[in-house]
Amino acid sequence: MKRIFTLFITGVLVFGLTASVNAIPIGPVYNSATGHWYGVVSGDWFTAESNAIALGGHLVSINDQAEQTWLETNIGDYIGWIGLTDSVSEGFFTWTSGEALTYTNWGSGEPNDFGGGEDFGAMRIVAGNPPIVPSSSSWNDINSTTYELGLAEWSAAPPAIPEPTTIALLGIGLAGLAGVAMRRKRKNKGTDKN
Ligand SMILES: [Ca+2]
Ligand SMILES: [Ca+2]
Repeated sequence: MKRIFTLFITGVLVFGLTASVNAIPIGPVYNSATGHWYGVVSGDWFTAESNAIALGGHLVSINDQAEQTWLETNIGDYIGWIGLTDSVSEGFFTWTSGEALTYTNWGSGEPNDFGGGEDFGAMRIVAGNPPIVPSSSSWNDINSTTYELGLAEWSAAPPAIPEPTTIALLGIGLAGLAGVAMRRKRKNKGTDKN
């Protein structure tokens, strides 16, 4: 029984660490102005949106200049997806969150639907330190497989993703439990008379 318990917690430890680290390479970080969490998920545009949904959110919807500026300040240098697409109706961009398009930050000459096949929103953040003002960070419409990272937004902390410090403490705690269980087993073997 103790052996099974030891194997179980070792499995949880290994699987848990792997799953968590792969889910959000950056973040989640909290924006007190919007009350939302932001982090980077992996994949082409469709996969990144699916990964964000799986964690309870969507690719980011940038609703105003304040949110854009906060991302430029807090995410750092970045190039990848935002939750914008006009794949349903060319030229009519919508957020995957369903929120209204109330603000845009397209780069010069964008969106240009270059080659007739650019239907997915991406953002480049040139963060600098402090951020460059006026910002050279901007949006572009591009092919859905161009990038492998997406910026996601959650209205609540993604529940499946422990903070990195929590993961480390959890790992130490579980490893300690496994050690105790193994020592007890060895001790019992030496003293059990039945
Ligand atoms: Ca937003
Ligand atoms: Ca473009």
